[in-house]
Amino acid sequence: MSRFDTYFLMKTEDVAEYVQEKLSFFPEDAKLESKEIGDGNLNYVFRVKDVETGKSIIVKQADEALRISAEMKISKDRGRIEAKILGIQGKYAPGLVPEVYLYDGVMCALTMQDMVGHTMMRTGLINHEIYPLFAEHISTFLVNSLLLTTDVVMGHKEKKEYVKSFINPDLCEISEDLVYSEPFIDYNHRNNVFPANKEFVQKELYDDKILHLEAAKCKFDFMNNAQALIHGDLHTGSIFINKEHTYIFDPEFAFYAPMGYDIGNVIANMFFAWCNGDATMEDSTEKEEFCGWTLDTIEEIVDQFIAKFKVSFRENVTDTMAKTEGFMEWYLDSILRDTAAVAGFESIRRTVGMANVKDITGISDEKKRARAERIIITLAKDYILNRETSFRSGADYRDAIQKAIAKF
Ligand code: SR1
Ligand code: MG
Repeated sequence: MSRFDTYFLMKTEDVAEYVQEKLSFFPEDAKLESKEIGDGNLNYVFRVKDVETGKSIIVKQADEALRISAEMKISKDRGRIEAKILGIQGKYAPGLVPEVYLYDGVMCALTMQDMVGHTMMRTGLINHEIYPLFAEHISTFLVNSLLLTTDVVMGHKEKKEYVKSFINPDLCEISEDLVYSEPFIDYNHRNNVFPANKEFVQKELYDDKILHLEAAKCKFDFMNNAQALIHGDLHTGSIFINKEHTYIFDPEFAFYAPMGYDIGNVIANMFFAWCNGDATMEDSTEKEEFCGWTLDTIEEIVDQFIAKFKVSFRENVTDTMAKTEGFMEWYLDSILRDTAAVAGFESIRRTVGMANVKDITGISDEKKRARAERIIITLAKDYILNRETSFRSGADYRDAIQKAIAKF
């Protein structure tokens, strides 16, 4: 019998004992220190460290109540989903996800590699760090983790088994509400609208019925198109990075959905970094370098995704009908359409919705923050409303961004 045989929410002082009981990662007599280091919206994240050797490990535990709001309760099964997808992504995109050591379904705790020497990407970006290899790494991750889990490549029965085991209703509901619904109709009264932009948001989001219709169409596509095994929450807080290497982690929102969801999330979050740099950097040379890099990166992500996708598709396609001439182009076109739409939804929901991003909320000058948000919302609407006809290359994104910036 062990006290970890029944679920309870661990406190910092419980976690070292937990790790020693469950794994032989540290020597038995190691002097361990634990710290809660989580800053996400959902879980508790602990680092356990051997004081003498510096060796460390991460334990992530789920509670039913969310950190962002005690009233929101969701299934603790999300750790199982996260552990399983990290295994799959580790196979298809080796070296780009952390290693999982244990998933414990009783304690709902995931024990995994500490990504030492890497910084959470959002924090790095807010400090205006440049990561020159990011576009290269993330485009490889996106193509491999997404295309290789589709029916184009996978055996259809195996893929359906995956669809089954990644049914993730509680976390999907969060995205259905927070990404695809509440930013347009604030029926749960939990949007955070920056007061200086109240009227702008009313007119551009709440009163725009054409936009609502497009959001509704995309919401039902998100819910019903089981295209690929997506990460489901690929913002810059789900990435640990340094100048040479990238880790993508935290895929607890995973399920089968349009792959544009992940790609669009990355694009939107890179633009938040541009907004922060543009509004807060004082040295004009440094600003030009950082902001220029964010835009180059958006362009490169799109173009490298397209190029790598085509190579991988030709190499890996197994479905007879998917080999038909013209199919790849049609399929890729639909992915790029979805990517643009999601870049728009993620942009809007992080600006006016319940879960915001520090890149924008950290802009202390009121006028500059209001301007940044207006640029984001204007650009996002362009992404959503023109997704069928534009946004088929990195240059299309750069042009749209420059057009939105020039308006304010
Ligand atoms: C209620 S959870 C809010 C957000 O945090 C996560 O990172 C997801 O993006 C979710 O939508
Ligand atoms: Mg997360």
